[in-house]
Amino acid sequence: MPINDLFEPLRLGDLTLANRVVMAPLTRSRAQPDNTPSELAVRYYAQRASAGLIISEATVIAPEGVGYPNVPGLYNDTHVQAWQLITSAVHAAGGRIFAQLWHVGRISLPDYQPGGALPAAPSAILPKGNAFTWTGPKPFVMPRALEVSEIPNIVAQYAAAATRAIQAGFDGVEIHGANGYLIDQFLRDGSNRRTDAYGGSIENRLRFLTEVVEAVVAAVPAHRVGVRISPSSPVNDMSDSDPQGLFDAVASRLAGYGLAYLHVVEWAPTEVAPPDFDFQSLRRRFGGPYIANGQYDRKRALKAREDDTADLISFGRLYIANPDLVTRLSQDAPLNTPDPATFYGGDAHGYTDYPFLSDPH
Ligand code: 8OZ
Repeated sequence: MPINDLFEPLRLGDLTLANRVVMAPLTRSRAQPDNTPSELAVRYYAQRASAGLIISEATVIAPEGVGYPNVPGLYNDTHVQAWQLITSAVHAAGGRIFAQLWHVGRISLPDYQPGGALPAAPSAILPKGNAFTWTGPKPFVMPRALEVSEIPNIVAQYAAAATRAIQAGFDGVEIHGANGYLIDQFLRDGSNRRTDAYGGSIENRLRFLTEVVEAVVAAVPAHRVGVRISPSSPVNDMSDSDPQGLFDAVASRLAGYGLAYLHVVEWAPTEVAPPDFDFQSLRRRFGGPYIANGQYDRKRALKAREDDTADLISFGRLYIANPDLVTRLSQDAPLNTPDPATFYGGDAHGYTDYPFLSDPH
């Protein structure tokens, strides 16, 4: 059996990553109310710099893209300055970091929108479920359908945020096309009933993502741009009549740009049930580096490399609790247990105080 290369360096476009372990994007809701990242985030990300690549928590491209409290943004110079401290600290510690670019679409509330406006989405379809607020769950509202004439401005906001990300010292950007947010809302027909050029056929539903990708790769070199998708995930009340056909088309479309990677949330109903979706079909069609995500542990990550079903593996919950996850995985050392009570909001507790293996104990 060949030596497993999970912990070996990897070329990603023109970047050399120290290993194939990726810190997944993780919303932690500790930014300022004006979407400026917190000072604590400098330490938090620097602690995790031994990951081959860090992907930042989802970061809004515009005030209208907000759907959760205390999330960071990249839509003004104050945000850029605050992120610069974070990216410098990660680079000083030898790490690489991409910014995840986010717009929630209908997964919002008037409470989060400028002027208390209705959230906007591809179609006026009410998602089942509740928005997250500091005062508890609050039912989603019926969004308004975007006018075609509004779409170019949102596409431009993605590109402007990508430009700001590079100004802020990020090594690249990840376009958040997953988990039922705006781009995903355009892709899947459970949330897109448009009858114009942005709805109906798969080709039409791919249009918004395609325009975003083209605007972003015009602002940032394509090999510094990744895309995240979650083809099988029902999270945020998502559904589609033909997930495999749709996301096969997404992967084929994305193959044409020379992107840094495709990041796939391989959602399955339970850890043991085989997913009702062929993720390898996406990987073959895309042809470039594939990051697999979804309840991976050490054993499954090593196996993914042995079987060559993914190029990199991203870890979410494990990265919350284990800043030195690479060391722990490579040594098969015990892992700290993440504490859900401190996932969102609060202070350094549950954020920057998870112990390293090397800490005295
Ligand atoms: C959990 C809580 C808040 C946001 C995602 C950005 O699902 C998120 C998110 C997850 O991609």
